[in-house]
Amino acid sequence: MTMATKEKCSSFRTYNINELKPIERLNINDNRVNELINSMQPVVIENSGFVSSALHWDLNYLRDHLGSGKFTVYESDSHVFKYYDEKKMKKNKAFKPQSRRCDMTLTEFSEKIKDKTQSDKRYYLQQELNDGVSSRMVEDFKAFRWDWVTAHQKRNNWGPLTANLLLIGQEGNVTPSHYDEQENFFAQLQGEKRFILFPPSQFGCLYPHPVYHPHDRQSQIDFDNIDLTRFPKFDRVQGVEAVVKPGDVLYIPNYWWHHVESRLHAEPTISLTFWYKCAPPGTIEYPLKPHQKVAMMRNIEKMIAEALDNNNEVDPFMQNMILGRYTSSTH
Ligand SMILES: O=C(O)CCC(=O)C(=O)O
Repeated sequence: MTMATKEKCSSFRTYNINELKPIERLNINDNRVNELINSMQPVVIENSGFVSSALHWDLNYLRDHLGSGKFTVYESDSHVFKYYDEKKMKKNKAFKPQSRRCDMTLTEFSEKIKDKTQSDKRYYLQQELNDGVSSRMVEDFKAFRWDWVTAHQKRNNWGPLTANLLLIGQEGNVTPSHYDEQENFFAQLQGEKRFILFPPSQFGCLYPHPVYHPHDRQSQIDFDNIDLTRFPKFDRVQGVEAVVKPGDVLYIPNYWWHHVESRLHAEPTISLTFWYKCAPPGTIEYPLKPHQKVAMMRNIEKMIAEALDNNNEVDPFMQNMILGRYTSSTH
């Protein structure tokens, strides 16, 4: 395994990953932008002007205009903020997440991330934007280039916009590798983030937690401490990477794995996601595409877990179904 981390990423974390090629970075007027989005390939789009009216959303502005209530904030003892599904925790009492939700006002959040000497804990604000924001922010929001994004939505038959998540990250925070079942235009507003993406074809190398687990859709691999004995196929994983800057928009196709990190020793990062429901399956064409196979695996796994109604039974059930029958050593 070779060190793939390049010098340009020196102020991001260093990982021992086999192959990371650059994600294409294109001007909005380049015809290849449409080609890449249509074929569900990630691309960093420059000069889109998509969220120009929000590029001034710094911590001070947000404190004045986001509202005075409490926002969704996660606290972690490390730099890692691994998403967990609270509903799935009910059936898994032994599960202890590495980060926890501790909602607070934006003033409290700003204080926490400013004074790093107070504690070793780290904080990540992850708030869905709703109509509680000030009229100035609504004006900023209305001034986004909705014509541009709606053209992509229509052309690719995506469903409706489901959410805009506002992310305010402390320097060095990491969202570990996971995939979403939605299309995403990720707009960077302040600071820099590095993305490491893996296509759905790499599913086997990423070892996601079981679907019933609170960390469903998240990789089990800890990039800071890669255990190749448990996860040997990660040794051959092939991915792509990019650093996004204010004004850049990254298209993350559904079922693409993404690891996201804020630049170390830098100002907080501020980003806004635009999640769209995927296109409904049209006429099925063979061979199936990797993301369609992942969707099938998920649905079959979910069906089995629901039918058994006991998470402890899923593993032996699956083993019984495949061991000695579908394992390659028996062919
Ligand atoms: O920016 C981050 O830390 C996470 C973003 C993410 O996972 C997403 O947009 O789907």
